[in-house]
Amino acid sequence: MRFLHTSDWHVGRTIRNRSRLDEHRAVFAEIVDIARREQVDAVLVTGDVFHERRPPLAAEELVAHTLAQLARDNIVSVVIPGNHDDAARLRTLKPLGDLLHVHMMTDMSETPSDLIVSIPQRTGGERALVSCLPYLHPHRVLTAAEGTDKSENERLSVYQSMVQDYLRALEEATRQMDPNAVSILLAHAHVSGTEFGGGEWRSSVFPVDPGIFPGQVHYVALGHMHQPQKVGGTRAQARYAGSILQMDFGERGQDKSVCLIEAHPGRPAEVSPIALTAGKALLRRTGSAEEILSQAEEFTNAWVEVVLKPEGQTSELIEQIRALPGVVSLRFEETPTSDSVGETAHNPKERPAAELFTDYYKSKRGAEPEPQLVALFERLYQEVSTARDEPA
Ligand SMILES: [Mn+2]
Repeated sequence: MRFLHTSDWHVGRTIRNRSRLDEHRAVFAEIVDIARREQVDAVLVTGDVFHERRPPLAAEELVAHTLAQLARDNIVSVVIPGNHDDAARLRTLKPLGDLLHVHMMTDMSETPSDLIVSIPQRTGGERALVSCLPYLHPHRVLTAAEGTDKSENERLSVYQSMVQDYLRALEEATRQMDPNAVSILLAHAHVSGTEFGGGEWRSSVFPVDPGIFPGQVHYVALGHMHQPQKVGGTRAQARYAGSILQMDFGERGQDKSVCLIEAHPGRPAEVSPIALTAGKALLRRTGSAEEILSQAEEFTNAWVEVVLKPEGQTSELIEQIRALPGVVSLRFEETPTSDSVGETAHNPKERPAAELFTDYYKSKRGAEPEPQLVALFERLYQEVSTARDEPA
């Protein structure tokens, strides 16, 4: 059987308040084309479908349209929520989705078989069992005592054993349902030792050990990390498909892709990434105003962050740079005499909120904050951020 694994769509994501819906539309057309061409049985979406808990209507429309397009071609899809998604929002599509074989696997269940989708091969007699672990928010699954009384390490290990229990239950249920089926696991998690792409929420997504993932599956499809990558230390083949666009300047220069999985009972799966090219490139360009303007042609299919050197600046040249269509950010290079601690310090939006909080605390109290306090701040911050109505 054949599958296409894609992740971290983040539909509704803007870049410095510019819409990226056209890019999403183009990259979805690309993904649907690949799914058709490769004649996959199912498309597996491992979370962060939307960037925000309450995405713009146009974002919801685009996702519905894309999944419907796959359904029209008899391609099943299986979707789990990620840390950015509101599972309740995806759940509203579940009853209609089930009719179209668009499986929204939004909720944990005491009955593990509820979280397993059986997919027949389109041509031939194989079948696949796709087990789904919807994203578990640590601050929702840990009790109040586990949230505040325990050390950070204790909280991580309570969370990890909870995830592990669910994984074991899914593995056991899969074995009971059909030990000879092609088996795939979907999860949205931060696996220890993997690389960040740059656009992820780092706070409050607890890392879990790669060893907790089951060995008796053909493939573990993972979401959360935006850099496409193979995951080391797991007993079965595991991969992050990565995001489908360069989401923020931290992801500039990264190639984006989907994964094609060919799996048959009784032998290892073959996995191959397929490049996605529809998104715009994110560029950071440093130079004098003249140098930047001379590169303007390269900016037409890109989003550009300009770092301007002091030489030859005039307000007229700066206005010309700002008016270039791809330029979404312009800042001035720091002078060497500045006592700043670097470029990220200059741009608070690119620093994790917990770091900014730690700096603020130190400036007020003259001491490092307790780790528990930082952890509490991170949880509250994410709760507030992911519940907010306005796009970032
Ligand atoms: Mn993500």
